[in-house]
Amino acid sequence: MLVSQAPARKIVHVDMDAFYASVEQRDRPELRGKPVIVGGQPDSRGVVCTASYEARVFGVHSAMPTAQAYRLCPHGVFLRPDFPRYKAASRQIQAIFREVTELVEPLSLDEAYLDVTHNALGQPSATLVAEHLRARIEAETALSASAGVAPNKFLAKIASDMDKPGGLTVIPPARVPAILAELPVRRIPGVGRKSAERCARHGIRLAADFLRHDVDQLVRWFGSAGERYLAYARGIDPRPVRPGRERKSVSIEDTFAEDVASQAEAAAILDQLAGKLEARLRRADARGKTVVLKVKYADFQQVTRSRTLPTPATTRRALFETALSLLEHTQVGERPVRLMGIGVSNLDGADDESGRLQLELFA
Ligand code: TTP
Ligand code: MG
Repeated sequence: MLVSQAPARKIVHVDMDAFYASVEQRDRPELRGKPVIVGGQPDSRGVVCTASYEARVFGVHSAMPTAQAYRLCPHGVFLRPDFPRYKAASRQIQAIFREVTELVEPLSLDEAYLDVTHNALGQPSATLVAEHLRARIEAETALSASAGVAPNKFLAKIASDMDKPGGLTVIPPARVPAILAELPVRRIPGVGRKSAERCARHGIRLAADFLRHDVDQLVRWFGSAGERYLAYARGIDPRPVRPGRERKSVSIEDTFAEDVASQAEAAAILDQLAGKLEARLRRADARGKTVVLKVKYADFQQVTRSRTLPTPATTRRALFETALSLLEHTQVGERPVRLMGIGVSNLDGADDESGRLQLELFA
């Protein structure tokens, strides 16, 4: 039998340290060394976007209500986000990446995957490429980045997080089993809170716990995702770094612990989802005119309804009101519902050429 094996890849994941807060500390030297919290104001319903490492000591973290952050760290400096400055820094970083390789896949303003198997530096050591990237980012933006080096995207992302801030972590193949033996399932790509709870019900808490079950069993429990989880648990991730990947949509959804029966309850959930989607759109620097509502009934039948607006829906309110108007075209209130989601597609600046990739709206 002929066995063809793909050559080993060298993937780097770069993620900026306390990104928004670091830009603030860079531009306002009096804030350096201080707990800086970027997000909504403490007296509002806002949440924390990010906190400087000085603030994290007090337990402050992203997505925490700002009011709670204020209780934990009342002497912190609370700032509203200033996106144009974060975007400018992001553009500089992305330009540095593209000088090293064309195979750059940005995930958000502050992180990207790079396939450096072949690179413009002619450098065979991915570790030295990562060191070069960190040094150039530091020299040209005065910001600190962490990097992870591994044979695939999943492991590179785990690696970049292992020695933050300012770290460079390499996961050579020999270390993979030991790392997966200690990795909580929640850190596996695609495993959210709900999936992690489902894993826990089957006694699966760490990535390596998947290895105790065969693939058929995992597919019975988790559907097709079960196969992917098992591959990750073996340290395998064949996903290529996709440079041409234009984001087609941004969405958020939630599966409910108990089915939702009434329209009023559904509306309250949509309001929550709209708030989260607003934040997600801003972080992705994305805006689009088409709002999509997804509803999955208790019997798993799924419907989507969409509406295209004259101008992009960017605020919680616009997203909520559009989603609410779409709710009327579903049977929510008449049939129990197990999942709802809101998404925005038809994004500004989306490149039609990349339409070939056809990313699924709620992938
Ligand atoms: P992250 O890379 O998750 O966080 P970070 O860069 O602030 O800190 P570190 O990587 O060192 O742990 O996110 C990048 C930016 O995205 C962050 O600075 C602010 C924004 N963000 C939000 O607005 N809300 C969120 O819930 C998260 C996680 C990030
Ligand atoms: Mg970061």
